[in-house]
Amino acid sequence: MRTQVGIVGAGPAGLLLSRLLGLTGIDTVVLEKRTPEYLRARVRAGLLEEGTVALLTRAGVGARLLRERLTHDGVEIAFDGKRHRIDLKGLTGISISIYGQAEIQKDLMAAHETSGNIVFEAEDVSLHGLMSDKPRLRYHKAGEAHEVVCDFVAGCDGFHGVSRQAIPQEVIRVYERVYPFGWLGILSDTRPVNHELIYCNHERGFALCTMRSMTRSRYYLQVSADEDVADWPDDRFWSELRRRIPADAATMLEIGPSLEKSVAQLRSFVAEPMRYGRLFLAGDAAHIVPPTGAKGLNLAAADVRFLSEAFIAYYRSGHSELMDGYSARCLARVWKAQRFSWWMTALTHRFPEASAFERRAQRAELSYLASSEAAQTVLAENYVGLAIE
Ligand code: FAS
Ligand code: PHB
Repeated sequence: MRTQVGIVGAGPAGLLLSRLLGLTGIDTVVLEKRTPEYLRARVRAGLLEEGTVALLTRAGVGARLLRERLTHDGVEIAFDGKRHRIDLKGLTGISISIYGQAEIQKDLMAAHETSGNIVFEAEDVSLHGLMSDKPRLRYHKAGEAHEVVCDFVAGCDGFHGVSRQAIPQEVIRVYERVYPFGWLGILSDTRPVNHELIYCNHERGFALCTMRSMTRSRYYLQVSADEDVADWPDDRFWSELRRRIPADAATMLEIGPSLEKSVAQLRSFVAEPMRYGRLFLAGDAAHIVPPTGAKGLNLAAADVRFLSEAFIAYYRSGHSELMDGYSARCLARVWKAQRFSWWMTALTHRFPEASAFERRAQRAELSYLASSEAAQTVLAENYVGLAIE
């Protein structure tokens, strides 16, 4: 098989890239190890920056998003049982959107239905000749070996993928912080406890109240890093959540059976550079942020924006400046989102090893945030998404 850009991974990064390139006549083949059903069922992100909404709309997969999304002009931070609203729209002029990643996955896969350029259940994908001018992707499907000859390879296969592993150890630099806790999340067809998100700092640990619609809620609890979801029957989850959120919200809490329940490990991770010869990494394949800042999917979209612009410039005019500047352009945005996500996590979570001094300092930072418009503006500016550079 022959293509211009071979893409590993049919998550939001891989499919959005394939879509944006396809709209300009650039040929792609996408290799995905999972089944379509698995991808549609995966519950992950829910909060979108306006830049991500604009890119999805430009890719022609924004109609249902624009129709069904919720838009929020504010977000709440709660501590000591009190809620403090951050007026995102008032402080930045920008709102955020709530629309499930699973819905984006469905919209992208529907848009690809006619193109037929996705190979699902592609096993043992491997990357070859990345420093040559004809890199190749090899894989097995239904026991048969296949090869795709490309001009370029886009590694969009997430944190546990093979693309980043194809970059030699002596070339790649990794920066990482693993947090001593995880997030236990549930999805339930219940009315959200509030019309905007509430991030709660509580002595029993962090809690987040979010949603997918005004009839479908998503809640997260800080749990230990090795927590077993089997130890959390629904009623234990609801009673623990009720203890961590402010009393007035707790009285409004509607409970019900969980549709999905899972634990996610929290990690800050960056791999540099994001390019190796003819291989370009995008999304979680190159960087992971703790979800506290809601930046993961939005960073993946920004990478895809920069990478699609680079490939389009190359195929249209032979210019490779944008390709040569791709890694640096992405990493400039990635590190700002890393700092913000780390800061939001440090502000709202309980660190088991925190000293009494650090606990006091965290409390002082929360009360400073609650009382300072300048501090709230810094949070708001980063939360809604920094300008695309
Ligand atoms: P993905 O991991 O989504 O996709 C990679 C794809 O590659 C997968 O389909 C995988 O099957 C495939 N693949 C892997 N290895 C392969 C191989 N060897 N061969 C072929 N295919 C392979 N982000 C936000 O912005 N806002 C949020 O609110 C938010 N909430 C989150 C909540 C949770 C619990 C988690 C875990 C993450 C959250 N995120 C959030 C981050 C999340 O959305 C990711 O950033 C996003 O899925 C990244 O998309 P991709 O880079 O496409 O990677
Ligand atoms: C979500 O809706 O799943 C969500 C929202 C905001 C976050 C993390 C997750 O910071």
